[in-house]
Amino acid sequence: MTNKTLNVQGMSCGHCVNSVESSVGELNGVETVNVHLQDGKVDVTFDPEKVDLKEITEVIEEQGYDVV
Ligand SMILES: [Cu+2]
Repeated sequence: MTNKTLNVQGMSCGHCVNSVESSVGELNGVETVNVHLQDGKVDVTFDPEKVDLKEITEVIEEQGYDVV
């Protein structure tokens, strides 16, 4: 398992937290995802053989947020 922390802009409320956590959490290979709203950070633990950061980033951006 690999753990990464992404900086994500645009998350402002509980709805944003749910959008990101549920969409990223649905990806095959993602074990855990935790949004830290105050810090604008998303902690993701994933299996790098099943999913990569590019896919995770794309899913977050599809929800309308910017990964910086
Ligand atoms: Cu929101």
